[in-house]
Amino acid sequence: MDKVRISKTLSFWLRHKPEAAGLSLSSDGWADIDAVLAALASEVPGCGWEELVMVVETSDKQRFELSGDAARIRARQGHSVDVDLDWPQTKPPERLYHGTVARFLDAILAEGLKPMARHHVHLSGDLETANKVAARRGQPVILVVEAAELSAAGRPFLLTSNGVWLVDHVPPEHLSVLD
Ligand code: HQG
Repeated sequence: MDKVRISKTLSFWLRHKPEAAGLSLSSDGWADIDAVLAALASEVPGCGWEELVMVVETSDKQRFELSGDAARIRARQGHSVDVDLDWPQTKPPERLYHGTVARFLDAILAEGLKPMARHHVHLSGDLETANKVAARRGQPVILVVEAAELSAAGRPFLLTSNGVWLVDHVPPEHLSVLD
């Protein structure tokens, strides 16, 4: 079973294009599990309930979650479609990290970190995650975000259930490049 293919297909449908699979998302991002299973069966032959649960449970970044009654599924973050996931506003630690690459640096240092195609800027509490995120694009450049300072200045931080910190913008004065 091609777990990566299932995961990528789910990401595409649940974050970006539910209509591609005839799905509709609730305002907080949930899709009906039977509708998802029906769509998956035609997209990835042999993929049924067990395969879907395995992908949800073993996803390296815990990208998806099932509702308590397992009747619905959603992506935990990363959406471009308009959903409001209601993650709790949480006081961040002193510093958070963002992994990027050198070619974006001039723009980021001029205008700050922006959500780009997503709803939020994604930050992590540890360097290892920031490095992995950056390595998708090239040689990592790690930015240090003065999160406590930014939060004290009134900018809300949300924390997802899989440990991703979300914020709508990080102005350049709260950023520095890690040596
Ligand atoms: C950069 C994946 C120019 C930003 C990952 C990043 C993560 C700017 C890119 C999660 C900018 C956006 C999120 C500015 C930010 N000018 N470039 N002002 N502000 N950027 O993918 O943080 O596999 O939307 O540095 O692993 O890379 O999808 O964000 O390079 O966890 O679950 O613009 O997505 O997870 O890229 O990644 P993204 P990200 P999944």
